[in-house]
Amino acid sequence: MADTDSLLAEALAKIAEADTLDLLEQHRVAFLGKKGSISALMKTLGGMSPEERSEAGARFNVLRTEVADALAARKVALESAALEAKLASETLDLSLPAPEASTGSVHPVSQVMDELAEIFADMGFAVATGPEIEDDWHNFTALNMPESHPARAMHDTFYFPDSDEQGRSMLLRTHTSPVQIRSMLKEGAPLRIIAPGRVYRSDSDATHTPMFHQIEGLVIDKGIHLGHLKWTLETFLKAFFERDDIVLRLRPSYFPFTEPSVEVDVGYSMEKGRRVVGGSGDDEGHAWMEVLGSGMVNRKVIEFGGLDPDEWQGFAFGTGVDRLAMLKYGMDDLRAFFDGDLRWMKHYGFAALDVPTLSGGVGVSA
Ligand code: 2U9
Repeated sequence: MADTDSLLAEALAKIAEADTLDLLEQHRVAFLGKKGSISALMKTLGGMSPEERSEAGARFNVLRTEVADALAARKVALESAALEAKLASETLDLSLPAPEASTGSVHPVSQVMDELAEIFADMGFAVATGPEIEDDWHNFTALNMPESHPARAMHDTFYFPDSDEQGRSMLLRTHTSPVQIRSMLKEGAPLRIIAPGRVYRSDSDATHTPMFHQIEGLVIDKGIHLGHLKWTLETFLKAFFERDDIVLRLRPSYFPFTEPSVEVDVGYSMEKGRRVVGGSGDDEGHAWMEVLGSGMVNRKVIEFGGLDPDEWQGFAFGTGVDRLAMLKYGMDDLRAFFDGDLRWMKHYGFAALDVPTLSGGVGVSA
């Protein structure tokens, strides 16, 4: 009797203090394994008398069962404690603020192009696109720029080595005007389009990059005059800069593709105190900044567009999208627009969901 009692007490004590599954397994082997102490007891039954064997056998079975039950119970306890510990380490406190999700952002050029498209769509303009690799007829000749025009020179224009099948020089377009020539030839009149896109010029410095973004507009209809031009530009610029105190100053200028030609400055009253990058003050307290060029479409260009200038008239304008972005959103170096520096994008980029709408204010107040 003593042998089984002491063995049971020893086994229960060791099982109770086993704090790992490995240790518990070692105890299982030590007590119940083939060479275990309880198995050794079982082997003594063979040398007993029948009476002794039935009494001892029953006792040994009770001992084995109690030790096996204690091992099983301890195993469950250790496994559930391990699960609890694992769950505790993996808890997610849902009340904590969401971690800053890294998101992309919309480039200011894309933002401004969307704003401009929204503004002009509201005035009935369609967006026209065309090839960036152009021939010199659509890029220069059709815009009334004769063979001798300086803009055709290599120091301003990127040319491809080979001509096209009609012997025309191929180049990277220097403005989006060829898109408008193509629209006139394809769709005829009346026409109200804006042509945004990439343009290429050979010069580059702090305010010029070999590739930049331009948007041009063209209206062709009957009886179009400078008043239409001025109203359209004023409406566009008020909506874009989100200010009603915008005034325009039209200065006489010259472009081969427009006659008369004007350069347009945007003025606003200085007392409002909000300075705009690139502005300059005058003695009536107005700050002026040149934002675009414009004019009535030259008769020859209307003819190159396949239309009769005695029947159809029009006006056009052109401006740099990057420059508009700088004026509105305050960047001071054009080259940074094309570096792809994520710190610049993080500072000047826009949230993808900030879709510009006229009702909501086309820009995004910083
Ligand atoms: C057609 C007829 C006329 C487009 C025009 C300007 C004036 C102009 C510059 C502004 C800054 C180019 O981005 S910039 O460097 N553009 O000043 N552009 S009128 O006139 C056209 C276009 C197409 C068929």
